[in-house]
Amino acid sequence: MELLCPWLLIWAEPLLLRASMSAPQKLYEGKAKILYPTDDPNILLTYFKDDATAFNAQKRGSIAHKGEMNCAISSHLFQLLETHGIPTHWVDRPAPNQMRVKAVKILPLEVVVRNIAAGSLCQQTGLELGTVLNPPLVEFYYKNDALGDPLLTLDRLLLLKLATPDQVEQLRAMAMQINQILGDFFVKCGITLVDFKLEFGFDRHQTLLLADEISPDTCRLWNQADSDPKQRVMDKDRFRHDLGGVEAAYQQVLERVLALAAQIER
Ligand code: ADP
Ligand code: AIR
Ligand code: ASP
Repeated sequence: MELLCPWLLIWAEPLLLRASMSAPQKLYEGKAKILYPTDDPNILLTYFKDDATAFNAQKRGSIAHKGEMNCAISSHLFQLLETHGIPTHWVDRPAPNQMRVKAVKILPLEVVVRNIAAGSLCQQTGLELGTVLNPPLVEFYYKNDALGDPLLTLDRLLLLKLATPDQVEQLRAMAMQINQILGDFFVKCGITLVDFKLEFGFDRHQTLLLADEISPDTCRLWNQADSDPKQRVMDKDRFRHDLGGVEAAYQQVLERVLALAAQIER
């Protein structure tokens, strides 16, 4: 800075300042979100992107306003879960596509709960699309992009020390509880919660928190008013399978979630 001549400094300083202020160092950039540090080491800022990927990022695209919609939907669902006693990483939503969260050490597991057979379950088992699963199926996948997030057996999960047996039971119990709360909520929105993926992590007190997001990117949601297998889809399957109307479907989920959340708050 000292080397710059004074007139150049007058011109350059605001630019330099703006550049350093508006572009904080990213901690991590994933397929759908960017994590930034905050002044508080225990809090992260999550920026939700409009980028969309599917099939382990083999398919890439963008969904207009997805960042804002997923951030809003996730925020409402995390708050709903908190009111039912589920500890989550949610702190607040300082901007439409930004969520502040408690920093956690993410367990390298994707916990998937299925109420109705769809997606990879049908592909891998031959179960017919739409088969009701009672009790719901809880599955663990290895959160590892390089390996394609493979389905784990309990023995493999323990072999890889991805969690302890007690933690597996705690995750299973929390996943089932979350399924009950979200399922009841979505029914009131006229939506069937077909399946969804959860991520968990430990905070600095070693408390297990529900983390990441809960949105049409991570859930299968079917419109109860529509029985047509393509028309009823209100989630990322519209993007995965080129069904069209992706943004409108997400918007519809957001509107219904907002309407019910407002009713509950009243
Ligand atoms: P991916 O990493 O699969 O591409 P994203 O683009 O959604 O997924 O990136 C968000 C990343 O942030 C994910 O890897 C997720 O596990 C991680 N994450 C979510 N919540 C938290 C949190 N509270 N603390 C630390 N990491 C988190
Ligand atoms: N999921 C799994 N990995 C990433 C995501 N988003 C979600 C899907 C679906 C559920 O987990 O969005 O709701 C089961 O996915 P699949 O592909 O195993 O059938
Ligand atoms: N989220 C994963 C991906 O982006 C899997 C999926 O949603 O299909 O590839």
